[in-house]
Amino acid sequence: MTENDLPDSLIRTMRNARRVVALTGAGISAESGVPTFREAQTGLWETYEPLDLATPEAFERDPRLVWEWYEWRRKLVDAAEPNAGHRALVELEYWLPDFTLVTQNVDGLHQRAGSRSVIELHGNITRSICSAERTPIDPGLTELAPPPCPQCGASLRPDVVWFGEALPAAAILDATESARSCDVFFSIGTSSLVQPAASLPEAATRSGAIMVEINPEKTPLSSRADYVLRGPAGEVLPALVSAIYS
Ligand code: BV8
Repeated sequence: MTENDLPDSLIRTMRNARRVVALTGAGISAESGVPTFREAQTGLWETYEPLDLATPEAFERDPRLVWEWYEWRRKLVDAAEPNAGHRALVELEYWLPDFTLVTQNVDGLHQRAGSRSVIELHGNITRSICSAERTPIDPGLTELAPPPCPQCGASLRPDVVWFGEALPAAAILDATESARSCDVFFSIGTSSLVQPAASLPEAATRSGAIMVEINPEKTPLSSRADYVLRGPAGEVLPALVSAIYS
C-alpha cells in the first residue's frame, strides 16, 4: 500500500488530530519474524496450542514445559529486530501532541524501536517474576527450568498476563482513559478476539473517536471501523506517516 492508496479525509483528520491512541497486537511483530499468537507454532511446539500453554493451570501442571516454551519465545524475540511498522509509531509519537501506544504484545519490540511511553496490557516475556511474591527477578544463567526464586524458593514465571488472570489495573485503566478521550484510535495487527483489550476500540468510538483498523485480514472489528487499511503494518504505517507529515 502506498501513500496514494490512503484516503485524503484520513490524512486531513490526522493532520488536525491532537490525541491519538494506537492499540497493537501480534501482527505488528509478524514482519520482525515473531510468529503471531494464532499462527501455527513451529518445530517442537507445533503440537501445542498457545491458549493451552499461556495459563496458570498449565504452569501448575507442568512448570518445566511452560518455562521452556517461554524460553523458546524469548530466544525468538531476542533474535528479532523492530520493523518499519514499529518505527512509524515512534515517529507518530514524535509528531503528535498526545500519542498513547497500548500493546497486547509481550515482545518489547516497541520499546526497542524507541517508543517512549508504552502501556503493556499483557506484560513482557523478557522479564521474570517470583510466582509467589510477584517481585521482578533476573533468572540469570541457569539450567533449572523454572529457576527457584532466590528469596523464597518458589518457581520463577514469565512476567506476562495468562488467560484467566487479571490485567495490571493501572495498564487497563490508563488504556481505557486514553481510548475514551482520543480523536483517532488505531487498531493495528490484532485479531480483536482477546478481552478486555478488544473492547478498547468500542470505548473510543462510543466517545466519538474516528477508528482505523490496519490488518491484512478481516476481523470482527472491521465492519465497525471508519477506515480499514487492508495491508501489513510494516507497509501501511510508514506510508501513512509519510502522507501526513511530508
Ligand atoms: C481476563 C500474554 C478476567 C501471554 C496474552 C469475555 C470477556 C472478558 C474475558 C473473556 C471473555 N471471553 C473469554 C475471556 C477470557 C480471556 C479471553 O479474552 N479469551 C479469548 C481467547 C476469547 N481473557 C483473559 O483471560 C484476560 N483476563 O479476562 O481476566 C479476570 C478479572 C479479574 C480477576 C481475574 C480474572 C487475559 C488476556 C491476556 C492473555 N495473555 N498474552 C503470552 O503471550 O504468552 S494474550 C495473547 O493474545 C497475546 O498477547 C496476543 O497479543 C493476544 C491477542 O492476540 P493478537 O495480538 O490479536 O494476535 P493474533 O495472533 O490473534 O492475531 C494477529 C493479527 O495480526 C491477525 O488479525 C492477523 O491478520 C494480523 N496480522 C498478521 N500479519 C500482520 C498483521 N497485521 C498487520 N501487519 C501484519 N504484517
